[in-house]
Amino acid sequence: MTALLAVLSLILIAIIVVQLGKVSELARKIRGEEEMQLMVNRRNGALSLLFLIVFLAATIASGLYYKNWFLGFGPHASASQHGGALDNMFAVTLFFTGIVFVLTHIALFYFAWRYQGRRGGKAEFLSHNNRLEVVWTLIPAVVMTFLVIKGLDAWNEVMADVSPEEEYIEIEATGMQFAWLLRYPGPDGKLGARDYKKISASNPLGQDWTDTKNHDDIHPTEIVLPVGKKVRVRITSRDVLHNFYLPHFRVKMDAVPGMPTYFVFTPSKTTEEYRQELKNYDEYNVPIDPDDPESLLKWEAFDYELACAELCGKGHFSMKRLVKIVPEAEYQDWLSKQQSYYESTIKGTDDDPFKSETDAISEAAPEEVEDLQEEAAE
Ligand SMILES: [Cu+2]
Repeated sequence: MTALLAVLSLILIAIIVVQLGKVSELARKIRGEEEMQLMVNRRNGALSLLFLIVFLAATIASGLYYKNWFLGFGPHASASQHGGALDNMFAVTLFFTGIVFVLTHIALFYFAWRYQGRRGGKAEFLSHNNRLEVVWTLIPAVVMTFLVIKGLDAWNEVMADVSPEEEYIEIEATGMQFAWLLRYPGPDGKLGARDYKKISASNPLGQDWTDTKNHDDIHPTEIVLPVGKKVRVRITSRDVLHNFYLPHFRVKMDAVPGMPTYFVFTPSKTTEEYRQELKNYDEYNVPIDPDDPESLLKWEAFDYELACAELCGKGHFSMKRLVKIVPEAEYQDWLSKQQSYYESTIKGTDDDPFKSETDAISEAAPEEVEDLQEEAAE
């Protein structure tokens, strides 16, 4: 039935199109070809002008409506020390491209109306104009130079690596389909060596267990960091491209198999402080989502998160990890409660290169064991 109706509608639409064509052909004959063309020009010119007004009004209205959704505004303040510089870059770029956007659209649609074909109208032939060339080359060149230099400046500042004498925490994030494997250095403050050939079911990162720096390394399921302390993240991937993305901290870096990358940032607000900011925003301004009755409660459930920002396969969405920024004391407390992966999973198993050593220490009298083994053989 639906198919029949669809076919009938298509036939009717086709008939209407054909009939309309015939009508305009007749009208053209009655009024004359040129008069008809001028009428079409006037109509299209007026429509261009109308479109320009509606389009610019809608652009400005949507900009005002979404003003609190922009980076760095309202509930979208950055929570890291370098984040403000990036938000500022975004705002400055938007300002300049916004001016160009408005001016070029005014020119495009206003000219379509202003210079429409008229009776006796004559186009001016303009082969070359030096002043015009200078204006439209120089202005974009100056603006682009300013944006590029400012961008490069921000890039160099954000991507500056830590100096060896500086105090910082180094953690590691390895992307895999579909999870982030996180590693903390443990009490020695040093991450142990890795070798991809050593990756197995019990050794997801390919840690070299003969390297004792690995023995206190922790594999937490969430990122916990102290506020106000510099963090260097080593970023790698075990299989395909992933992207280490901490949106609230303006941290985003590709995880590339075989090519280690890094990102250095300093969290500037604890999770609790960010929640309080959201609460204030909700109380004194518009709710975050006016249509959501639970919007006013949302700030309590807020958490920072780590996401994968590179579409890496069908489980891409599940790469979310919780990020908690806490005061220093709370961080130390959390750290002291973590057990190293070696202690919990590797020690004493066949994977442990120090197995015989641990056995010798734990077992009181090895001679007795030998005797027992001989007895068993008999
Ligand atoms: Cu991914």
